[in-house]
Amino acid sequence: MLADVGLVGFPNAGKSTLLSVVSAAKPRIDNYPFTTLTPNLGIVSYRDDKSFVMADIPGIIEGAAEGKGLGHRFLRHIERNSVLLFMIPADTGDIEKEYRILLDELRKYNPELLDKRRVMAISKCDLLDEELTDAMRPLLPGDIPVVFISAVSGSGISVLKDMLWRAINS
Ligand SMILES: Nc1nc2c(ncn2[C@@H]2O[C@H](COP(=O)(O)OP(=O)(O)OP(=O)(O)O)[C@@H](O)[C@H]2O)c(=O)[nH]1
Ligand SMILES: [Mg+2]
Repeated sequence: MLADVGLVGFPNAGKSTLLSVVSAAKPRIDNYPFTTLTPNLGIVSYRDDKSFVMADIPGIIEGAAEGKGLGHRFLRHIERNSVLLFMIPADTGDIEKEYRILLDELRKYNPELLDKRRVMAISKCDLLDEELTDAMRPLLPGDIPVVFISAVSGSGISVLKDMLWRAINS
């Protein structure tokens, strides 16, 4: 196993940034795709004396299962996590569609990946005002617990940790 929680998302979704705010890890962060080329691990403290391990995995794109991007090299890291945290940025036009693309790539690579427990974080929610976030809620996928987070403002991070802890221990 690589980690308790593996971060799954398109490049630039904010995966490394999340790892850097919930752990002591110092992954490279930048505003271009494929900044992360190998997984980074961090230990996330939870409540008083608990912790879990989070893995920041390189971004995947449509076609990854056929080798696009750095396809297989990245997808194989996803197998080695017990819970998958899907990260989709709040300014993504169609969140449901992006989620389906990610699920499809996982399924094409190894259908057993879909048996893993999943949580979704809508990242960069500081980019939206409250009205927009509320308008988005009914459009979110119904088959996965979802939380809005911002690594910049810290919003939603403690709720996310609760959700991950529950998923790891269920
Ligand atoms: N506004 C805002 N920007 C963010 C947030 N989180 C990350 N970013 C920005 O988004 C860009 C990409 O962040 P990364 O953490 O490098 O993204 P990544 O998912 O690790 O990208 P890859 O390694 O390429 O897969 C950077 O410019 C970050 O500063 C957030 O919560 N709010
Ligand atoms: Mg990264």
